Amino acid sequence: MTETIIVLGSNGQIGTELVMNLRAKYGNNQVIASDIRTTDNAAINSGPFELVNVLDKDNLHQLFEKYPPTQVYLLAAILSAVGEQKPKLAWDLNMNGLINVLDLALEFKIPKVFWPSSIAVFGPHSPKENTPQFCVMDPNSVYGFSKLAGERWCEYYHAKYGLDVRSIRYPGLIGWRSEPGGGTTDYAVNIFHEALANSKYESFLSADTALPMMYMEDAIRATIELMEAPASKLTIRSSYNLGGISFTPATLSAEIKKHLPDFEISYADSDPRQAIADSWPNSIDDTFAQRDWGWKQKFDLASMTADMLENLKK
Ligand code: AKB
Repeated sequence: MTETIIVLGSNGQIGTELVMNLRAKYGNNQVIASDIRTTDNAAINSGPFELVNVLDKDNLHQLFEKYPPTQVYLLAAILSAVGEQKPKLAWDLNMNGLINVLDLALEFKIPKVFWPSSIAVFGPHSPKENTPQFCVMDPNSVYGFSKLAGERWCEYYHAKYGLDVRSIRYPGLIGWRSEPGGGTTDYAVNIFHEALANSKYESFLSADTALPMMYMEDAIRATIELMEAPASKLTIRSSYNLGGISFTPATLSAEIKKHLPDFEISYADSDPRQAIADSWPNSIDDTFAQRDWGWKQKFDLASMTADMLENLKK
C-alpha cells in the first residue's frame, strides 16, 4: 500500500527529525509536513507543506480531504515549562487538538494515528526509580495532566471505536538537528551548544536532578517501529513507557568534559522548572515496549555525548 503520511506540528523538535526519516523511508511527496507557521528548515521544505491550525477542525478537514492520509502523527503541543506560563492555552491545544484529530481519524477512516505522551504523566507519588507502566499517576503540571487525559482519550477511542492510535511516553529528547521548545529537559540540549560555543553552561536544574532522557535517533526509531508493529501485538493503548538514559546535569557535564576538558558547568540559584523536574521519575521501566514490539535502545550516555559533539562541531 502506498502511504500518505501527515505530520501535524512538523516544525518542532521531534517533527523536524520525524519528517526527515519518514521522507527517506516513504518518499518526499508521501509525507506532508504541516504546522501553524512556515519554516526555512530545508528538511521540512523538501516535500509538501501545509499551514494548519490543529484547533481549527475545518482546516484539518480540508487537509485530510486534500491528502487522504494512511497515517497521521499529531505533534503540535505546548511543553511543560511554557505550559505553566500559559496553562489554559496548553490545555486547549494539547487536549482539543487531540480530540479534533481523533474525531477526524474516525470520519476519514485513517488506518493509524500517532500521538506523543511524556514522562510528565507521572507525579510526586509515582515510584521514582524504574517507574512502571502502571502505577499511581498524579501529575501536577498542566502539560502532565493534559498528557495523562490525552492517554485516556486514546485508549477510549481504541476501545470504543476501534481506532488504531499508538503512543509513546517520551523521556527528554536530545538531538543535534533540532532545538527543543519550552520543556523542562531542554537543558540537556542547550548544554551541548553552550559547551561548544562558550565552554560553560549554567544549568537551570540542580546538579543531582536525575531525569530519563533519550537520544533523538533512538526516539525516532522507536516511533517508527511502534507504528510498524502488528496491531495484534500491542497491549498498551494509552501510551508505552520508554526508558532511555537516566542522568543528572552533573553526570552529563562530566561526560562532556571528557571531550572538552575546559568545559565548566554552574547551577542557577532557583528556577521554576526545578519543581517540575522534581515531580518526575528518575528512571523508567519499559518492559512492555520490549515485550510487545521488541524495543531495544541503542545509545547510552557515552555514545550519545560523542555523537552530539561530533555532529554539532561540523
Ligand atoms: C518537557 O520537558 O516538557 C518535554 C517532556 C519530557 O515531555 N521534553
